[in-house]
Amino acid sequence: PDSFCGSWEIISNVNFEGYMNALGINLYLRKIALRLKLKKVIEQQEDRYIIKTCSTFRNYATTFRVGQEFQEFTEGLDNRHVKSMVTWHGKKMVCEQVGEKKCRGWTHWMEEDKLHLELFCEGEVCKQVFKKK
Ligand code: RET
Repeated sequence: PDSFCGSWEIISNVNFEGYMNALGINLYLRKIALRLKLKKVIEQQEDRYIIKTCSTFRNYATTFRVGQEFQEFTEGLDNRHVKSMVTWHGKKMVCEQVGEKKCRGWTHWMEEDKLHLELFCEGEVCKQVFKKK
């Protein structure tokens, strides 16, 4: 399959506001976050993935093994503790984040040479697309 690994920069971002609102992120932080040019850096070491979301304002990183539940603290985002689990659904990498917020998670997949990301929370869906740097 096509590799997610590498550095990616955002080229579109639809309904990030709705997703952040669903997470309960305050207006001030939402306004800052909306203006950021996000980058993703994805690394794989054996069965371990490291996904970094980077910006000039704040970074967020997560490390996991596919199929192994892990505790995630969404530090600097909505600061919640969730139980996360990443699995493959065909060529899509799907994460469920179980906690206070319902239907929370994300899906990564490749289309042509672009990295697609859907972030979802309580019925809100944010769609982001990244191109390789
Ligand atoms: C930033 C800036 C501060 C406010 C918010 C942010 C959002 C981060 C997101 C990260 C998603 C990460 C994923 C990782 C996969 O492993 C940029 C930290 C709200 C939405 C999907």
